[in-house]
Amino acid sequence: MHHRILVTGFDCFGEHGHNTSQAIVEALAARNDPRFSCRVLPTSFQRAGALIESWIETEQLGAVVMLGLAAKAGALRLERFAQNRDSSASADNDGESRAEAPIVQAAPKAYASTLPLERFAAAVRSLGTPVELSLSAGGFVCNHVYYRARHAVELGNLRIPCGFLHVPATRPGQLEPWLGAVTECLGVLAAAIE
Ligand code: PCA
Repeated sequence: MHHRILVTGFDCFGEHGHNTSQAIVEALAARNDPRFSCRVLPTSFQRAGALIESWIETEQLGAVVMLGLAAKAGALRLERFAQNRDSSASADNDGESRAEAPIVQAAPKAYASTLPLERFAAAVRSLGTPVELSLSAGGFVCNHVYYRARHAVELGNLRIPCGFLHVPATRPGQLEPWLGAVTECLGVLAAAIE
């Protein structure tokens, strides 16, 4: 039995009464696939950052795939980089906003994704689902959690695939084509780390 792939999404925040990433993670969890460990993070810099770090440090994970909502996206966004900077005017679910602050002092400016993003893109494209590579995951909680996760993987010398995918907004109950696209990526990843 191999180490599990941690798959996370986020709860609702700001004006978004529905978070596609949460709905996808809940749908994946309902499949009871032993390869995946599916969890929803609070949209909170502090709480989500601490949670992702402690899971990576204490669980023997095989990989980490984080999902978040990008309300304006029209495609699955494969995030190439996590940047060492919080920069957001909007408040998180604890009322906190962070303007132009480094996430971790004296740490790299950015980490690259260690997920096989080119293979993800090819697999999703072959489903006919829009997919794009993105250079910035923004300056809000998603980028924050992505950076904290990648930093924890580096500090622990874990050498596991770890990265972030943004999904577009959907109406409640509408999961496709994004659930199918994420399922495809997870299948590619699970096969790659077997
Ligand atoms: N999207 C936000 C935070 C939570 C989420 O789902 C973001 O892109 O930072």
